[in-house]
Amino acid sequence: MTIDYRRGALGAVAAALVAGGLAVSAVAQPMKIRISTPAVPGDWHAEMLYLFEEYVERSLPGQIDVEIHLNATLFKQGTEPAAMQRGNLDMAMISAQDISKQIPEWSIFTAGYVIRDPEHQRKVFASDIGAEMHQLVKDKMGLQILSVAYLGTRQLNLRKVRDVRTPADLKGVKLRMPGSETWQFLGKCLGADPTPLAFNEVYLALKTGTIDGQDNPLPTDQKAKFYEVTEQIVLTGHLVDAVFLAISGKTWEKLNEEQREVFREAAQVAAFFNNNNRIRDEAKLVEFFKEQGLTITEPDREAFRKQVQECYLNSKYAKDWPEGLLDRINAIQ
Ligand code: KDO
Repeated sequence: MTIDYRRGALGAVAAALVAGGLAVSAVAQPMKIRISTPAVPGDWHAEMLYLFEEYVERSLPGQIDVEIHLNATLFKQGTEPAAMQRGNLDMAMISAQDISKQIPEWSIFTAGYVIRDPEHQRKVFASDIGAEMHQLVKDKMGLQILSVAYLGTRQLNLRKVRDVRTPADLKGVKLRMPGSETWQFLGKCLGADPTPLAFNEVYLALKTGTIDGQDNPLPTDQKAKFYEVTEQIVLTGHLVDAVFLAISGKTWEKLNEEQREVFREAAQVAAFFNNNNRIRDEAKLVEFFKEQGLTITEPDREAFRKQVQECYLNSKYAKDWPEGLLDRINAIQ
């Protein structure tokens, strides 16, 4: 009879692991980080999450397992902040509109024609303003913003061609806006008849004609294939939009300092990648849409700017903006 010492030794190790129970398995298991977003595959703020994942997992081998859920399959659009606050979700890309539901000061970033362009956006959030506004999110919502990603400049996208020069030309247009009050208000300020709908239902609504149009940045119009079911893009450029890559405070507390540093770096790298690709695409997509047969028109942007800015300044939202903040934002060159 031969004795298999190797098997015996392994058996003893396995028995020790089982006896060690939870402590052993907790050390062995990487920490799962679940990210939820309504973004569609291929859109740059979806792609940047894979870069984030790769950076984190390579820098912290065996420690972290990032799991990305696109198309709002894990949490519905707009429900992510509450899910992170409850500790049910680790990370998401949240909007200023989401944040302003809990921190009214943040509605300044939901207002049309405040941020001028992507470079202005970058400088605003890299300044003291960004630090102060991020601190508010940490203090009041318990969420940590890791990076700011340029979502793009929002343009109108209509199902049927229409002569749109000024906001008055949008009267009666059933314009889909995302489902929260600040988004609906933007649609109203543009002169349209806003209606709420989740992002992932927009394609079908355009196809079937339950809405007359929607607004999104050009790269999203391309990646979500809205050009297949619309005829026109009106270059209003009404909102230079951002999404904020955020992590639940509950998850953040579980990370050690080294891991936190890696998460911060990874988020910056990911946002940089998104911003470069998006800005490049925005410059060339008008040609793409023309090739797809869409009519691209330039409205009287000054008329839109004037109406939208007045609309916000006279609104309840502006009353919540911190004293002097609009001037500070405008002063950043
Ligand atoms: C949208 O619903 O139109 C919007 O662009 C709003 C953004 O804040 C963001 O949620 C985005 O959708 C999704 O990430 C899908 O691109």
